[in-house]
Amino acid sequence: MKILNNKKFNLTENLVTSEKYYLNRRSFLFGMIGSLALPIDNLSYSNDDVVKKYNITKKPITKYNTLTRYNNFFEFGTTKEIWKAAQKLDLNDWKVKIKGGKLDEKFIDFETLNKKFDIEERIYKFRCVEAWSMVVPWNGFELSKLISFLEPDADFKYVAFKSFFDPNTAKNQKQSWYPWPYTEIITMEEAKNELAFIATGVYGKSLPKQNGAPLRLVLPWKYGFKSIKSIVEIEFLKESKKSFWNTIAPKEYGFWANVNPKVPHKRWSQEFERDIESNKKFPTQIFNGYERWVSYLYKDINVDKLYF
Ligand SMILES: Nc1nc2c(c(=O)[nH]1)N[C@H]1C(S)=C(S)[C@@H](COP(=O)(O)O)O[C@H]1N2
Ligand SMILES: [Mo]
Repeated sequence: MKILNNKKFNLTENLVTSEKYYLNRRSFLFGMIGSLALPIDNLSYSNDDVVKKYNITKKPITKYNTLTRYNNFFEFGTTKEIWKAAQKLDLNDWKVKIKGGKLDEKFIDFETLNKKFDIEERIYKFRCVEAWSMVVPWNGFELSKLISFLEPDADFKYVAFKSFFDPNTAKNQKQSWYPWPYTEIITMEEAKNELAFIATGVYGKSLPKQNGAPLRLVLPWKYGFKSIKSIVEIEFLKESKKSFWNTIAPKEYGFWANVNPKVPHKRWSQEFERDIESNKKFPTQIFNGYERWVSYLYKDINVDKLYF
């Protein structure tokens, strides 16, 4: 399969190298990042000063074995070690139901969908609301291409996504106090932004089950919980509705969920993030470093409200 690498979206701060290249240069990189990243714990500079002065946002691409062994997939459990449990997920005959648009109430099977669009590589930073982060070489296609294909009418304002519901496969779904299935929702404008991505793979391989196979959303400027995995339904809506996390803890998981170092989570600061590869701390960047692509979406929103 030919995969196009769209370098336009690669942040210069990321070290955009293949895993092989990265491994060859590993000792050099670790030496550099280690010495530069260490002092930030005790600094009182603003994020921007730290970034400039120490140029410490250079983050290596996270290794395949790291990003497939440290996951959040609450259907399979609440620890980061759910990758084995997630192998129960049955990908055969996977279908996505469409609500609204030209294909309203129709099912599209994943194989058909996957052949429809050219596959691109997008190397994106990924920031969980829990303050860990990584850099992932996703494969997939732009969400905007899928939306054009689905032809929603102009009066739809939101796009909602739903994950599978199968308590026999995913044990944690037997716990009925969670509002299963996992759902997320974004505005149509956000969905059409060129960064919004449907991932169907990583490192040129099909998406591992624990990372949300066969298809998941990736919104690199928002906290990771918006990037819903293992999608079975896409619904166009005129009005907003509550999502999974927003129902559980509305004061902690807002609708926008844009990465913002200045708005702390109710229980911890968002000023820094921990890279899961190196365990080093890095300053959090507004919109996770993607400000130049997405700030127009929020020009009327006060900076303190970007998260909520
Ligand atoms: N269906 C579903 N999607 C989900 C989650 C989940 O528990 N279930 N966790 C979210 C959270 S909190 C994060 S940080 C990312 C983690 O993606 P990764 O495991 O591929 O790193 O998936 C998001 N999508
Ligand atoms: Mo997360």
